[in-house]
Amino acid sequence: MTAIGEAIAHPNIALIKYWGKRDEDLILPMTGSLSLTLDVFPTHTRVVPDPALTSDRFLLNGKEMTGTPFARVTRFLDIVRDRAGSSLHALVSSSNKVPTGAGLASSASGFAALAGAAAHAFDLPSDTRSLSRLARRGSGSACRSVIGGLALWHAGTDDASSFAEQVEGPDLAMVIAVVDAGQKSVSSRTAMRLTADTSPYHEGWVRSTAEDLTTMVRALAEDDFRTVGELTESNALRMHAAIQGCRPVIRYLAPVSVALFNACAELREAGLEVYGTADAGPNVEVLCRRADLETTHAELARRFPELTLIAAGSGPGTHRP
Ligand code: 2P0
Repeated sequence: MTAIGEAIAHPNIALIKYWGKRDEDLILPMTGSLSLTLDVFPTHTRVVPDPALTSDRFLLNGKEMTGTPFARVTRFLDIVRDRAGSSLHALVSSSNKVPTGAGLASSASGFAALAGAAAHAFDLPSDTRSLSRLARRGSGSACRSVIGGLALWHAGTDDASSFAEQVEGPDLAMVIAVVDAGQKSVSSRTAMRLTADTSPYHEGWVRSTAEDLTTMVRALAEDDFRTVGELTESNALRMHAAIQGCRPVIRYLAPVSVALFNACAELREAGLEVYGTADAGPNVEVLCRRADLETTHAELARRFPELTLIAAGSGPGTHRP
């Protein structure tokens, strides 16, 4: 049985990062990770199975997609068809307000919304755990965008045990400093593989991230914002250190990114508790308490008048419109 499926999902930013796979096909990570789903930049996706189609189609913001974006969507739908026992192709239409490929987690909201819409369209189980596992097959970080608020992705040991679930913690927020909204030079997927294959710091990264995750979960449960912030900033910089050990070299952080980390340190000195993090690109997200979001935004705007700054709070998990 099929129907028209629709879902909305938001991006997430990891406080403890996912960087490395132990199974590329199932997308099982080397370590667990933990993120905040945001309340900005939703992706809205519609999946319409159609017996008249001889292949899938993927429209992103009204534009017909080909190449890698199309291949990733159709490969994902193959998994859905296989589970549903269906051979129907589908029209996928997505509107995505995240600058695609700019290190603002467009694949996370994208595959979380696609998983929700496709599960609905092909009548697959749509409980949170099943959707998180399914979204993971499209893009690892997408399994966390299925969850609202703070999402802990259990690394797991197989397809059934690798999924995200919600954890409690302080009311957090972020200011996203858009250093560059263009397409990043090396995709996360390629760079993750290169880090595991060539960076001498990869092993240290995996070991220390597993420890950071345990400490982070405890700090969140204890409402210990300072430890949450310190771990967030340190874990991000350790990920970038591991990446910078790659050959050929990959370096995502730009001079302005570093200046933003410096500004976080200065603001902390001045009594405002803010901490930086950055994904696979030069943008920096500044973590703060929800109550400090307006002040943090204003302080950053004063120091970086040339940057686009987006204030974001905790957002919902994948849901129907
Ligand atoms: C994260 N990132 O934890 C880390 C930090 C980027 C830096 O998850 O290959 O697009 O599709 O599983 O999910 C980006 O990786 O990679 C990512 P795939 P994905 O958010």
